[in-house]
Amino acid sequence: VEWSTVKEYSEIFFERTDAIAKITMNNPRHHNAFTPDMVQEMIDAFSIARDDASIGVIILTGEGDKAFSSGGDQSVRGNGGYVGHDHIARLNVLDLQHLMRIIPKPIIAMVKGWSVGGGNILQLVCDLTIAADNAMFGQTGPKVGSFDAGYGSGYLARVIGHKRAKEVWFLNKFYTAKEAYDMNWINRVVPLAEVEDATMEWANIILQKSPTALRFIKAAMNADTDGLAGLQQFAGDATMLYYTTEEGKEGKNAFLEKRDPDFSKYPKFP
Ligand code: 1HA
Repeated sequence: VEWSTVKEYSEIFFERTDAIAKITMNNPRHHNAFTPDMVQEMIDAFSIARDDASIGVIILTGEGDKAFSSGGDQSVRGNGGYVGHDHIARLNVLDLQHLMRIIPKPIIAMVKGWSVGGGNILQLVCDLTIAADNAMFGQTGPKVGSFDAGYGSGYLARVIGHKRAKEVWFLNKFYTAKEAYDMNWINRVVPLAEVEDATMEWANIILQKSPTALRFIKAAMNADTDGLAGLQQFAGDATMLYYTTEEGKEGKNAFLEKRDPDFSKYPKFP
């Protein structure tokens, strides 16, 4: 695959090939642990991929074969959060998780090696996960003095079930890709050498599907799991479609033309 750089960053790579974007966490010396600066770069790259109408699928991965991500960089953990160049302690990965949920395009995690802590939550928040057979999954929070009680717990319980999610969080064991697959935690396990081909294969299948249908399916599942915030997103998609109709435009045009709107000709569907 020929990848071309979309934008240069210091802690991630952001590339694309045709309609597929790829964001790569790049701190392999520390198993792609993320700092607030790396998270900010990911927020920027995901936002660009979201706005670019020619991008249909986004892949999130980690540099090298040893790790997807080991979570928050414990060496920059300060008082109340992780500290970047602005010296402000933040938990800005939560903003990234939310952004990944509301981006109306499928996001695929391509996991090689460790998927641990906050890194595993990023994998979880992706819509689909394809893992290499060397992948290992787990949460360490209670061992290292942290916890993700948001998507990391409630959404994990939705995905793998409450008993298994409690096991993951209470025991802090690591699970092989095969075990994670058997727990419904991930979608597919392939040999390490084939993981990029397998991910591209799925991305290309998705690209043949209706983008609006995909958008509504993702938003509908968020509406079910994210309460009013999820419903807001689903409703926004409905508004987007309504704005493209003549009926919707009649209301705006009447206002701008200082006349009463005439909706009489629009069908009242059953
Ligand atoms: O919980 C949250 C949040 C909750 C709410 C809101 C926001 C949150 C944001 C983040 C997080 C978290 O992510 S908390 C969980 C943080 N992560 C961890 O506890 C995992 C720490 N790492 C490990 O347990 C192990 O490294 C490993 C099982 C993934 C791999 O073990 P292995 O193969 O033995 O490698 P290891 O030698 O441990 O790691 C290689 C190098 O990378 C080491 O550095 P070196 O001794 O060579 O100088 C190691 O210290 C470093 N490293 C690995 N993970 C991290 C790390 N350095 C900083 N932060 C890391 N997360």
